[in-house]
This record gives sequence, C-alpha cells and structure tokens, in this order.
Amino acid sequence: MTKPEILLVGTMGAQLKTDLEEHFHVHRLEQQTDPQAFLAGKGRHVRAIATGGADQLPNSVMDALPDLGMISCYGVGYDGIDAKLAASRGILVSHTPDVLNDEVANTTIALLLATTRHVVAFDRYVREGRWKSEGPAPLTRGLAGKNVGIIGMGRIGQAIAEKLAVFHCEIAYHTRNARPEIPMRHFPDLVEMAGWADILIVITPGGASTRHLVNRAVLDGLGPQGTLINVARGTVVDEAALVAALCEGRLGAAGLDVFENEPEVPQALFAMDNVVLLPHVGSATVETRAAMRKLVADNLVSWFSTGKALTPVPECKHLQEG
Ligand code: A2R
Repeated sequence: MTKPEILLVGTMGAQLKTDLEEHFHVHRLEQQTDPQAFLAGKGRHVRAIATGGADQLPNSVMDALPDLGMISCYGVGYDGIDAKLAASRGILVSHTPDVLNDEVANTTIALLLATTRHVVAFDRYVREGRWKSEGPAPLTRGLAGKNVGIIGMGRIGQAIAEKLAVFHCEIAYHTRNARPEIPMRHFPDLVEMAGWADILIVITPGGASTRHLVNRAVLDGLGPQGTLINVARGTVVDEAALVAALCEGRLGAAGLDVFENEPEVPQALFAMDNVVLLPHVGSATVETRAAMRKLVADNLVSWFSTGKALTPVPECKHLQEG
C-alpha cells in the first residue's frame, strides 16, 4: 500500500522526519530546491502538514494545498498556525498538550533558581578566578515567603505551581477567567498582581490575545527587587520595555527562555549579570521530545484512519464532534 503524503514545514530536528517516515511519505518544504514549484506541482498530493509550535506556518502554504485536511503541530503552543482559518476550511489542527507539562515546569524552576541565586553569574565568577582575587560572592535572596504570581494557570501553570509548593512561596495567578477549583488567589488585574508579586512567571499561550500582556506598567509594578521569568512566548512580553526596565534598574532580574524574534536576542541583555538566557529549551529533553514526536505521529495516524485527531486544538474540536 502506498503511504499517504505529508509535508514537514519548519525548523524541527531530523528525528521527527525519520519517525514520521514509518507511516508516511514525508516531504520537507525547506529541503526542496524550489519550494514554490514543489507546492504548485506535488502540493496537490499532500493531505497533511506537520509543523513546529514555534514556527510560523504561512497561510500561503495552506492555500497551495488543495487536499489539505490536517495540521499536526509539534508543541502545545500553536500561535504560528492560523487555526481559525484552518477550521473555517475544515482543516483539523492538533497539538501536543500535557506530555510536556512536567519538563516545562522543571525548566521554569531551573530558570527561577538560576536567576534568583545568580547561578550563571557565579559560575563565571569562579571560572574567571574572581573567587580567588575578590573573595566570597555577594549574598542572594531565597524563595521562602516570597510572593509568586503565575500569569496563565492552565496545564503547565498548574504543574509549575505544584513544583513551587516545596519552596514555601505564596502563589497567586492571573488569567481572564478565575478557576474556583484552584485553591489560590486569583488576580483579575495583572498590574495589581505585579504590585503584589516578588516574582512573575509567564506561561500563557502566544498570539494576538496575549501580545505585550507584560508591558511597562506590569514591569514597573514588579519593580527593582522583582524577577520576571518567561517560559511562554517572547511576544507575551514587550521586549523593548523589558530591556529598558532592566537597563534603568526599574526591574531587578529576568530569566528568559523565549524571545520576540528568535533566535535574535537583544544584545543589551548579554552584559547583564542579573539576566539568565536560554535558547527556547522549555520542553527540550530527549524523553519529552520523544513523547511529543509520538503524539504528532499518533494524531496524524488517527486522523488518516478515523478522521479524528487525539488532541485537536480548541478551535477545531467541533470539526470532529458527532
Ligand atoms: O485566560 P484564561 O482563563 O483562558 O486562562 C488561560 C491563560 N490565558 C490568559 N491569561 C491572561 N490573559 C490572556 N489573554 C490569556 N490567554 C490565555 O493561559 C490558561 O490559564 C492559560 C493557558 O493554559 P493552557 O491552554 O492549558 O495551555 P498550557 O498547556 O498550559 O500551555 C501554555 C503555553 C503554550 O501555549 C506555549 O506557548 C507555552 O505554554 O509553552
């Protein structure tokens, strides 16, 4: 039996293609000598796309594939895919929720501790011989008794809150809708939560509805002793306002796994010892990425055999009801 044809679009590692080739005939758009000619010619045979959560899937690619029925996203965030447009065309979009909650929460805790305890700056202090020449490093501040505000209290936000519990912090959250079943203070107003918090952790989806949610007013609320941790999407934080707040000492510290224009990172941050920078590795362990690749493939296999995906995004759930 011939394998169905699918198209890989984006920057995902080679292993995803290898895994998908077990079930499908896989084309990689970026490997075509002339991607436009490929779309115009072989595009009519392509029935599904696999793409990365942090990649932007151009609508022109969707437009060029007349038989496209499914887009399987490698990642829980799918802000790079116009899911509403896809749904309006009857194209089902799936993503990879839950399998990465634990790892993203671990990355968040690692980044939080690295930032508040100056782990990276102190590593440099040792390597540069400054421990010997300048003596003991300065004291840092602990987490116990601190107020931590989590922006976004979904699957990952709750996993972060669970892990934070062992540090004896006071935890509250900001979302658009309060969750009465969650036994934590809910702040409907983000600026108010920023004023209350010593630490803010950002873990909402990206996209238009959260663009620059963390703006100058929020950063100023957090203040010169405050720490911002972003493990969501770079777009959720106004990066220019963040850099200005750090430069001017209006914000204490930042731990960032994501940026507005990846892999570009504002140069001004490189010289700051109160900033820890990661290259978008929230879910990037061997185990978690294997689980995500499996769910990308399982969603596609399920759709090809039953017309339904295992984990459709909310905008597309109605397409497979009934
Ligand atoms: O606002 P709500 O009640 O829909 O709560 C969701 C919250 N959220 C927002 N909070 C404030 N302002 C907004 N404009 C806004 N939009 C969404 O973010 C909910 O509490 C949370 C999202 O939770 P989940 O859908 O369960 O997402 P999950 O799996 O926790 O992943 C979050 C994001 C991904 O989209 C990736 O961008 C990143 O983490 O890795």
